[in-house]
Amino acid sequence: MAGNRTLTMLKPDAVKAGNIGPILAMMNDAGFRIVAMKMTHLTTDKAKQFYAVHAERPFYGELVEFMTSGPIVAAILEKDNAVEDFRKLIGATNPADAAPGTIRAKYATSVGENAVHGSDSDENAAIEGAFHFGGTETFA
Ligand code: DAT
Ligand code: MG
Repeated sequence: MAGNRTLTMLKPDAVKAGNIGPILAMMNDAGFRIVAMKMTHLTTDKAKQFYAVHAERPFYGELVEFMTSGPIVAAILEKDNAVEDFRKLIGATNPADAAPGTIRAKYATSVGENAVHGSDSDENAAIEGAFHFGGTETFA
């Protein structure tokens, strides 16, 4: 059975552009419930760790630099079939390919600066949730 939690980050471009409110409203309207949330500024070490799976990719350095360029908002979201439904809501990695009405179609500016993160599996949702939040920071 599909899990019911996913981990999102509103990335530095979205925060800088003043889009926290409208993006959270889209998540809310799509039926996601916030069970944990914080504003934070990733250190280089933390950003490298979060994206370690991409360490060998040519864009890794650029990605780490971007993710540490300003504060982010991290949240754990709850909904049936959370991971898959949230990936649909955010749209493709490259906003040029993102379906109309998705968060990235509306708010991302490029493949690198694409406004939001969404976990890609239930396993990674759990790992990424624990990366950002301790047990006492999550509210079922
Ligand atoms: P997603 O965030 O849709 O899961 P991903 O896991 O493949 O995409 O990549 C993680 C992030 O890395 C992505 O949100 C933005 C950055 N990225 C991916 N492909 C890129 C590229 N070709 N050029 C620059 N940045 C890229
Ligand atoms: Mg990914």
